[in-house]
Amino acid sequence: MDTPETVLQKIIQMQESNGYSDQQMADRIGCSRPLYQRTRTSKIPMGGTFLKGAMKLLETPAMEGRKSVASRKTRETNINLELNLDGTGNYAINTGIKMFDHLLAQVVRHGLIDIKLDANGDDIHHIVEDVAIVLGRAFNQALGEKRGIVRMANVSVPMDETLVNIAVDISGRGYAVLNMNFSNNDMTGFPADLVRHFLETFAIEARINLHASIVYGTNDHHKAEALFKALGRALDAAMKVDPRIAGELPSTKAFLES
Ligand SMILES: [Mn+2]
Repeated sequence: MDTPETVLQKIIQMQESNGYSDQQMADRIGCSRPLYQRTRTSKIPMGGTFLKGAMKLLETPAMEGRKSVASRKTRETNINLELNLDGTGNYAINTGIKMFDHLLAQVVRHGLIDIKLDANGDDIHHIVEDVAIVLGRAFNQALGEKRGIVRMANVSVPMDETLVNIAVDISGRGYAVLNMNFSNNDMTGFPADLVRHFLETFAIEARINLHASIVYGTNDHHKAEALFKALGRALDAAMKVDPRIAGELPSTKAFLES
């Protein structure tokens, strides 16, 4: 029978070798993040709930799904998110902005991600930007150490008269190059520049390299929708685990920022 000290050592080892965040470990153990952190750093003795959860976790070392839970509350917005990168495209999205819900649903459906998202706030710009922050961070967190992933992908998605291209590299470095012209003609009040702002913020927070271009097109709704579909498709392809390199880091440096 392990002593609480040994259990803690094994838990810390599990966190390090999988690249899990404190929040991810807390979720797995079934306690709060502050409690996890204080226990991990031995600021408080290990409680019964922690010990029980930790021992259960150590007994089932099988690879779990790539999931993440996130909440963010500021004076401007309040966001709650549950994310499963290995989903089937199920979603419950409510940001209070119909067009934004519609666009996010494209990423989820075409990226085969499961999402529960509730967001509200004082202003459309704040909601879109903060959802991008929370979603980006949750994406990066759920990917963990990124072992075995394909890492790079590019897709081309048409929608009627519009064509868009997206290339992504899940590199651990956030960078966006966005080449997109909108005409401000058809987004039912959704500012076209928030499409650009969302993609840029998401790329930086998710620590991915994202290049997105509207190759041509006329209708802004088509352009935006094609971009979000392409983002879903590109992320799905890039985060896919290739069994030939399962467990390995897809980098000649044998290291990726997480
Ligand atoms: Mn902003």
